[in-house]
Amino acid sequence: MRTLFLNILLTLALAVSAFAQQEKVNFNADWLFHKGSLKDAPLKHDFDDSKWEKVHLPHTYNDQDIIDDPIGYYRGEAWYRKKFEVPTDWRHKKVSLNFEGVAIKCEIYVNDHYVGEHLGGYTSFYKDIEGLLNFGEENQLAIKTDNSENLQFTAPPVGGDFSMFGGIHRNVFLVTKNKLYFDHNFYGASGVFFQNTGLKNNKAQFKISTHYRQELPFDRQVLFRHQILDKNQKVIWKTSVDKLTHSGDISHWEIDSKANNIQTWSVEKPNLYTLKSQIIDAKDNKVIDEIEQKIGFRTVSISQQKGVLLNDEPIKLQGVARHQQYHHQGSALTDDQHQKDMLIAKDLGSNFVRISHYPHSPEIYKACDSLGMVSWSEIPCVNWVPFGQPFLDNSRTMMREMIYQNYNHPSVIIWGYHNEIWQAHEEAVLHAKAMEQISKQTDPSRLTAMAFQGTFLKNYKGKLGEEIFNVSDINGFNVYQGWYQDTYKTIDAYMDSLKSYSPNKCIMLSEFGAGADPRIWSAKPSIHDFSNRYQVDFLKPYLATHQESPWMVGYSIWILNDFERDSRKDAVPNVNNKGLISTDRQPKDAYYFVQANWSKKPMVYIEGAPMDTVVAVTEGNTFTVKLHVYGNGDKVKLRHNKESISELVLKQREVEFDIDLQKGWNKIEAIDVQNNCGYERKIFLKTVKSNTQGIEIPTEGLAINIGQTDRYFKGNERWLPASAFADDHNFEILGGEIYHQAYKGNPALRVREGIFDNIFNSDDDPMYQTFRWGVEALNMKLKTGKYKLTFYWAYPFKDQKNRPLSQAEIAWGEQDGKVATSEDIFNLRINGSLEISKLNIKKEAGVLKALEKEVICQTDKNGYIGIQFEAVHGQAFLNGIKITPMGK
Ligand code: GCB
Repeated sequence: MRTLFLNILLTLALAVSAFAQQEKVNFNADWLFHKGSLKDAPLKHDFDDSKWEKVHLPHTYNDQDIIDDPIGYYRGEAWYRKKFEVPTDWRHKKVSLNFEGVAIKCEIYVNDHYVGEHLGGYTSFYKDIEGLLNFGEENQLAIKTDNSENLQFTAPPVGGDFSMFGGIHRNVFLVTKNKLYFDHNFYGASGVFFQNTGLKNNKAQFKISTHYRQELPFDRQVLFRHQILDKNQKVIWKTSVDKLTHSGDISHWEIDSKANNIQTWSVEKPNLYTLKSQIIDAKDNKVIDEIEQKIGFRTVSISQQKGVLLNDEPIKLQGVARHQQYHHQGSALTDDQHQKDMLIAKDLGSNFVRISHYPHSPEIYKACDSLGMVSWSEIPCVNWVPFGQPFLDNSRTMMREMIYQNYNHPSVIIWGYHNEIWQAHEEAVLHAKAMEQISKQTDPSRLTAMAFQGTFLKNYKGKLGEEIFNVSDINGFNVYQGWYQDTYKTIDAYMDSLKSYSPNKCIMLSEFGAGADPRIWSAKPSIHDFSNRYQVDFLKPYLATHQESPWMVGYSIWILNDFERDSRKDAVPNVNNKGLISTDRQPKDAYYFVQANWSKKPMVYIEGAPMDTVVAVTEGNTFTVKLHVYGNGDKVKLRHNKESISELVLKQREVEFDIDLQKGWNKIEAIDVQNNCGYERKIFLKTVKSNTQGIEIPTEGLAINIGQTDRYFKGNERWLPASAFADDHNFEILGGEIYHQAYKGNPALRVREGIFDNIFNSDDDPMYQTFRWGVEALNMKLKTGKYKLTFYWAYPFKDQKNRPLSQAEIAWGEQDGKVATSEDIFNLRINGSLEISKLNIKKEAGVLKALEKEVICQTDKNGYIGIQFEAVHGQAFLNGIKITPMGK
């Protein structure tokens, strides 16, 4: 251990002597972690932490419990400890810890002393620790984090469809400075704020505010110097101000200035400059403090007639929202992962990112600056504005922290402060006005926005409703017509109705999205089937709506990435599946469809790429499938196994075609000759022969999703829908029907096959969520021989009211009340012989829990296998079956 400390000491010492005025050392390595509450013990130097887990930051303690089966995740206290040494020559330095984000609340202790706390998991903060350090010796840092639910009523977020991860989920740095410095304790920001105040003919007007602290024991005459450098390090503007700084000063000063011949920052050309700020000792010219920050010259404005103007040019915002979440890592992403997300968004053709629903890592803002994407950054005030002063005060602080910390990023053009506050009640209106006031006072150079829930408009009626729609510059609407309700087909009229709520302000589609499980593909998509095709069909009319209306300032798709969210009942358990890319960043079809609509880079894509194998029940060696090509050219040429087959004209960036797949590998190419780009997709056609001899089951078996009509699902098995046998005389299912669950909100429209609940003990939820209720028999004619039949079940009804009654039950008069106590028990017979007696799945496995059973059986001499589901009480059902040949 000792050598480790010496190493750290050495590294720090070297780093600091190289840059005497200020140094920032990454402090992410070598932490110890304990989940749970502990009294003061962890503060004590000799506290035994030998059993604590070794962790590296960024870290969260909810990466696993969010995605496991049981509902809920740990919300409470946890501890982090780290030992470190600091050199003796730091005795006269300012030494601070800089945290980029600790969720959601924390207390910090150094060497048994309380340093301070921070509330809010998504903004940076500094804690000064020089007064508590043992110089040249070991120091003990202890941090208590807390993501308890009971914090909620005092600070945002109170609610929301995202996981409230706990932990030190962003970087930590140890920072040393001289004791006269740009004030990092002013809302945890840089202390130097650059504001664009005007721009004409490459002449920029701007304001710079400089905040500093003087903690030397004596007054000091200094020179404050600001310089703006272009990308070649040439100084294009500078200013210097003499000041006598007094011991104990916490002060600031401002200048307004101009620069000529500048290159503006824009989406097409994100020209960045460096603002270099120094505090220089007047006596010996030594630099006391120095910081460099990226800035850009650009203006932002808005009007109903022209929409959003960037540098006086109209810009239609088109982009995506993003959550700070990655596959099985919770919210603890590396800098690389943050940056990559923005590269993906840019590659999509986005010019806009909604940084939702809280400020993200600094890497996101930096990436938007350099890639040329404008952004909307918001505080996590979601769904509720609770009554009470603490919430209002804490929101004010968060708003100021967000604004000051991101002040200099040219990419940020909108400050947001509400997402889907359900009701325009007094507290909400007051809160909105307070946030608006802070935004405009702190930063008059940017726009403001709130996002409303489209379907809750009745809650915004009346005087308070009118008030709230007149607070910010943009009224965003989160719209899910065609997902949570109604249809996407009437989106144009719906948008007009939204505008009527906001007659004086521009509006934006601040969210719209449909879920797609990367594992599901369907040629006949329907609402809530989570197929990739439905997601594309849904997005199409949204992307096209009101393109010509200036008051509709833009489109923000919900969402770039699927994100893990405890107990979310989408197709992938505990995941909100509306992403254009999966949690591990694999693009879905919709990603390419949007790219075809937005990107200027020539592209072509053939949908369904993840489905590399098509299984077809057929007598012959071919099988016809319908595919779609997306592209941003006019036409595409298609080739199949190198042979040209057709030339197609794209309409709204898409065209459908039929292709006769041949048994084995098929190479399908789509080529945009004009734009010199193409795409190649390989599909393996696996044929399952079915003829007078019966069905020839492949050696690796055949898995059938009994409760599905048209959805191909690739989970642990490649599941064929039962409808794949629709024309096949060798396969028949008798009795009952495929179960459809109607949604209470709008039963007529929101109906899909199966239930919506999460299934425990399996990730193959889409198969287990669907079933045939009341099934009586499954008859198959196969090649004669021995087979293993694997049956898949999950008892579907948590609430017996959803359980359909059979004709017999209705006739017996077993109505609601009585049925609630009934059991569904059945015998399973194969070719007449009883294989499983009195199977009670609910009792054996529990409700919504996956259960698998195997039976080995022999066909009769004609190849016949007849499976009978014989109800003993209630009804029988079946989710899936796999048939595997076992020889003669
Ligand atoms: C919304 C919310 C967002 C959700 C989304 C959804 O309106 O603003 O936080 O994740 O809907 O997927 O339901």
